[in-house]
Order: sequence, then C-alpha cells, then structure tokens
Amino acid sequence: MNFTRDDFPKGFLFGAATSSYQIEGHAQGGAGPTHWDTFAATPGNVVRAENGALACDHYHRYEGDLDLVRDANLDVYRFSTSWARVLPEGRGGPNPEGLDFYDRLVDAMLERGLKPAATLYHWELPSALADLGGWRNRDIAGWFGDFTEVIMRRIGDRIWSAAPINEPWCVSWLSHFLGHHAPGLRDIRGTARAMHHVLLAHGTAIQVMRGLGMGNLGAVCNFEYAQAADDSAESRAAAARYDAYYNRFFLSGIFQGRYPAEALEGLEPHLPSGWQDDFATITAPVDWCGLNYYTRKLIAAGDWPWPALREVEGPLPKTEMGWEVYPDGLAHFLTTTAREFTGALPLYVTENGMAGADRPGQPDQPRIDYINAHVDKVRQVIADGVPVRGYFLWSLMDNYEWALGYEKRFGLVHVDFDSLQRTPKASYDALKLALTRSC
Ligand code: GCO
Repeated sequence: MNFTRDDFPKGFLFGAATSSYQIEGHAQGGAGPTHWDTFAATPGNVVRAENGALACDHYHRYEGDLDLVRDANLDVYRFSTSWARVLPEGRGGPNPEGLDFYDRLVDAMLERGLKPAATLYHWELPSALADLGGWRNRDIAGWFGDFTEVIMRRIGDRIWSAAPINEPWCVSWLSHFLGHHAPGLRDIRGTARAMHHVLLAHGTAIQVMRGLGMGNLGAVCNFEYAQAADDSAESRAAAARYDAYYNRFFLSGIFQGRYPAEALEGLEPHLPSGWQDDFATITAPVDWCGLNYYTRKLIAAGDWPWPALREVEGPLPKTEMGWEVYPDGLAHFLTTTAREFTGALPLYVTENGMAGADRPGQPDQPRIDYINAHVDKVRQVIADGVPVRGYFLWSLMDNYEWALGYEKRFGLVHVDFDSLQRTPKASYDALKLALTRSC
C-alpha cells in the first residue's frame, strides 16, 4: 500500500465489513426463512440459483474469521445481524440460538480488541413479513423497532457503533424498481413507499436505541457518482434526476427533513398519504454518517416514463462487476455530504472495495491499486477539513454477492467455496503491513 497509519490523524480507524446473509450460512442455527431464499429459488434471479444457505459458514467459523480481522491490524469489524435469525417469524418469539450467536460474536470481537460496528438490517427480510408486503407496508417501522429492541437489549451494551439499515437505496430502489434484488419487484408505487418506510424504520430504530441508552448511532447510505453522458441539457437533467433519487433522497430525508424536488417529481404521487408528518421520526439525530462508495455511472435521457434515463457504458478501467474505477467520486461525496448535509458530524467510509478475478497465489495488484487510489482521496479530503474518521473495506472475505452468486470476489481473503478454506490475498498482506502499529 502507498499509505500507513501515520498518514492519518490520530484515532483514524480502519476496518473491514461483511453482512449476515452473505457469510453466515443462513440454513443453520434456527434462522427463519427470508425473502432472499425464495428470490434465489426462483429461476432467473440469481446466477446458478445460488443462495446463502451455507455461504462462508461463518456461523461456525467466526472465531477464525475474527482472528483474520485482528491479524490484519484492523480496528473495526462492521457486521450485520439477521432479523430472521433473531426473530424467525419477523415478530413474536425470539430464537435463543440466534441471540446467543450474536452475543458470542460480539464478545469474540472484544476479546480480540476489535470495535464491533453493528448494522441491524442488511437485506434478509423474514419471509413472514415479506408476505405482509415487507417494506411497502408502513407497519414495518414498528416491526423493525421491535426487532431492534430485542437484539440490542442483548448486545447493545457492548457494541461500538450501530446503524439501522444498510443502503436504503438498495433496500428500496434496487429491489422494488429495478427488481434486481429481493423481493424482485418492478413497481414505482411500491418503490416510493419502500423508500419512505425504510427511512421511517431507520428513525424508529434510532429512537429505540437511544431509549436503551445507546450512543454512536449512525446512518449508512450508498452513492454512485452520476455524470451526464454528454453535454446536452437532456443528459444533464437526467443525471440530476439519478443523483436525486440515488444519492440525495435519503440524506435529505434524514438530515434535512425533506425530499429533493427532482425526486418528488416522479415519486410524490406514489408516496403514502401523510408522508410529510413522518419527518419528526426520520430526522431522529444521529452521531455519524457512513458512505458506501464503489463507482460512477454515465447517464443519458431515455424516451420513457420518469425517471426517463438510461446508463451508458463508460470508458474507464472496470472491475469484475463491470464498474468503472473512479476514486474522484469518493472525494466528491465526502465533501458534498459534509457541506450540504452533515456539517461537523463524523463521516466514515463504511464500504469501499472491488471484485477481482482472484485465485490464491495470483497477484492481487488491481485491488491494492484500487484501495490505494481511494484511500488517497480520503487523505486529501481530510487535509481539506472534511471530518472523515474511518475507512472500512468491503469485504473481509469473498462471499455471496447477491444476484451474482459466489462468482464475484470482493474479499481481502479468498474463500474456496468447496472446502471453505480461507487464504489471505496479497491485498490483505499489504494492508496488514500498512496498518502495523509503531508501538
Ligand atoms: C452493497 C452491499 C454489499 C455488497 C457490496 C458489493 O453495497 O451492495 O453492502 O452487500 O456485497 O456492495 O456489491
């Protein structure tokens, strides 16, 4: 790596992130069914119809996995809790094994000197709640508040930070408008409702956790730099619409108590009645904001209903996901988030990383270059006064990349999905060296 800890302010934190369904092995330990299990079982949704039933078997191998986090000299482990593992039916009686698992997991982090950064929801909705309309049903805010209370009463005393929902855009737009993730809907009314209810659930969970006396609570959103594909007024307007519903809708809701005009243009007719009255909950104060960033998109106008846009293939080098490598976008979002939304609030890069065609023993230079280029931007914006306090990699190890199955490898650690053997990649070794503590 081209950086060390000493290049960052004292107390700057480095971490790695994972999520429950992507690594744990959801068929184990009494977890209830989720909408990802049935989405994956429906032909055409997921590459080879792969699911998270076994994944990395982190459920049984978490001790070794946390050793890897510690041995990389990382400070923070960002993990998520599965709603259906804790409450198999989404509501009602908890699964004692599930609560015990997260209890052990948090203790195992603390034993290794790692700061546990919890995300309450990273996409595996209990099927029983999906049957009731899932994120389209306003009641989900209350169900989510109850889940928050059950899990945090058990582990909330020992976690370092908590965020309710990973990437509201993916929970709503990607899953209800584009249909690429569970529940695989393509419906603008469902999308608008999900976008709003995700934020209502976020605010409700923040209030529940405050009520339990917890601190260091945040929000984690994902961002894609929206660039007009050409200089035309039509493309510029299309890119502005993309930016509004992707990048600004959720920050505006949480930090400003309103939605951007360019997003309301298309979504307002579909929002639930009385949506304006929910901002008192949605704006429940948070202590930090997390940004997940991977790439940019080139956007042009499209001759069809709102948002009337299309993506155009860009010229920059791409990762295995087909995503352009564009580190300037990270600097852009850190700077504009602080300037327009969060002011002096600490910012964290809660996810950044790339999928590579990795095999053990092969050079892992593209990932090293990717990390270097993005960490460099973090360093630059800190020098400009942006309050970035940490940088976390996606991901600790190769895992279930949702609709793309096990094919796309984001890990610092290679996982052989037959033997489940873990093998650190060159990027892991380089990071470990970069983060060595001098004393
Ligand atoms: C996301 C999620 C992760 C993904 C990762 C790569 O940002 O989409 O948090 O679950 O695996 O981002 O796509």
